[in-house]
Amino acid sequence: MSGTGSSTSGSGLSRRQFISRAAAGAGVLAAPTLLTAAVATPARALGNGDRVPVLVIGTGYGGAVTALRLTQAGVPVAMVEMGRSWTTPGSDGKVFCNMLKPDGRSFWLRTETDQPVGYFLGAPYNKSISRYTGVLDSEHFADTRVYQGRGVGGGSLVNGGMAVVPKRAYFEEILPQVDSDAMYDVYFPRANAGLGANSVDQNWFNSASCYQYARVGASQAHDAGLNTVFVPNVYSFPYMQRELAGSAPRSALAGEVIYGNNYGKQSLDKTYLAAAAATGLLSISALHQVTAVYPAAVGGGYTVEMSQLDTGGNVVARKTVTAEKVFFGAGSVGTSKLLVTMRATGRLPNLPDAVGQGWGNNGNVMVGRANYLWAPTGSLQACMPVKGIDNWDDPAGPCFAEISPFPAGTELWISLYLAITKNPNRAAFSFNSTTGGVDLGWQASWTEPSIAAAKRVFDRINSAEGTIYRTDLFGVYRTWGDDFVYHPLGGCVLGQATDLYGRLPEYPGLYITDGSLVPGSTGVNPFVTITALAERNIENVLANDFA
Ligand code: FAE
Repeated sequence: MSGTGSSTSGSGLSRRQFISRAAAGAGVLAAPTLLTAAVATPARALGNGDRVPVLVIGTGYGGAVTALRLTQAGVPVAMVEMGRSWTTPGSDGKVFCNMLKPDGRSFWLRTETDQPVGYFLGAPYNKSISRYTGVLDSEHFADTRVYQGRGVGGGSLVNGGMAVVPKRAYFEEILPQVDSDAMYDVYFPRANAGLGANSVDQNWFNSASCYQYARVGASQAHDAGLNTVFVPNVYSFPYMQRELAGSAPRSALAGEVIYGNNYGKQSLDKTYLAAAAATGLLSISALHQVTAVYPAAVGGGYTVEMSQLDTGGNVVARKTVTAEKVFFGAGSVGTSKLLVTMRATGRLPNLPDAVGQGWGNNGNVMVGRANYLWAPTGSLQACMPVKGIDNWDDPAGPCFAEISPFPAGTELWISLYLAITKNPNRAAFSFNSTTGGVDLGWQASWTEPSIAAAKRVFDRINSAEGTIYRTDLFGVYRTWGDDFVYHPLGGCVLGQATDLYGRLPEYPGLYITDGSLVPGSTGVNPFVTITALAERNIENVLANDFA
């Protein structure tokens, strides 16, 4: 890969130049496939004073799509990522640690883990770890914790891989201004192809010991008269079959997911980012955190300030780079925080009030149930969920609940679920001039509609099975895991904070490309929605703003 320093700035490239460059590299222009996938490795980091045509903040879904489509069109892209590049093994020979033996690699700059299921039998279950730039961040706000991936690949490194297209009627409800024909005919299929989504073989699923928990969860839902669906995943199911057969090293079957997967997962570093890297036009500056973006004093474009971190989280250098165009792909929280700060501190004063508004948690709430001894969920559990309980059409409380693993390595008779509900509450980000940080105004009581919708599903299952909730997993006598979120969405909603394609019109050359565009809810696990919207938006931006 080439760097994107001053020698490759390529500023002012015409559309024709892009196309001819693109044609020259035709061999690497195909959509990313598993065949093209090599791990995306960062080229040299940006240097202080560099000038680049395009800088993308963050290497999650929105950022990765943007980087691929621009580099394919011949535009050099410099990505800046606050987390590390997860390519080097630790002393145990593995890149990532697993959930049963977490070490510093698990969490972003913490001395103790902060697990979503943080209690067991009522006692705290977290462990001491060394402070390190680990892969999972749990960012604490006053009344909620937001889990996010940190590293080259963003959330794709830590998530459950569930690749779910939202229900069309609900997508049309949340984003009525977006042409849904184009989304469902073109951009959702394009996103799924780029992400490497695949489906479990249902015959294998029916007998695989590692999906006992999902079969139990589905059959209990059916007993209660509820509908279940299979959901695609980006984890390679052929690989998982080899894991179970004993012919490949275990990952999903070895308790690996929220602290990263050593094998099997087609995370963005192996799909979109690898394909972008293959163009030779991508550089990634890992362990660099963007701290400010504002119009450049001379020569046009934007000044981007960043801090280079070491793996202890210490700032080892500060750099200032100029970019003609900047794409914010730092995630719902990261992008909203940056832009709210820039507006409040007078560096992007004309940003509209809608920047920082409309944040939601996708109605997330987690819950566990205790099964009887005759309904074991299995001591070996695949960490990639493939089944959901679909009660979205219940007008009194729409709910789509993923049947989640509880990979303890021993039989616990626990059924765990992450429910996605239609919660109408929306919070705002605000700059705190006392701390210099950004607050999120979500209130604890705002999860009540989510609990009510989830209860409509799980009370029914408990009643059909004669079972009860576990009250020991999220605190002492606490049934609902409602103080954290896996699916932060919104903060800079499409068509409100931006135009209909993610442009910030007050600042030509600034764009938003991540989950902050989605208005707080998408009714299913969100990364396919984020990816497809990014595909749609960059196509329009490439056609109109790079001419
Ligand atoms: P994201 O992937 O978060 O990427 C943003 C990137 O920007 C990150 O790499 C950050 O480190 C980086 N960044 C932030 N601030 C800065 C800065 N100032 N300077 C430089 N870099 C910065 O954003 N979704 C599903 O659809 N299916 C699932 O099964 C699923 N499971 C999940 C499980 C867990 C444990 C978690 C935490 C999330 C899960 N999600 C799932 C949610 C999904 O990962 C999330 O919606 C996407 O990752 C969001 O994509 P973005 O592009 O918005």
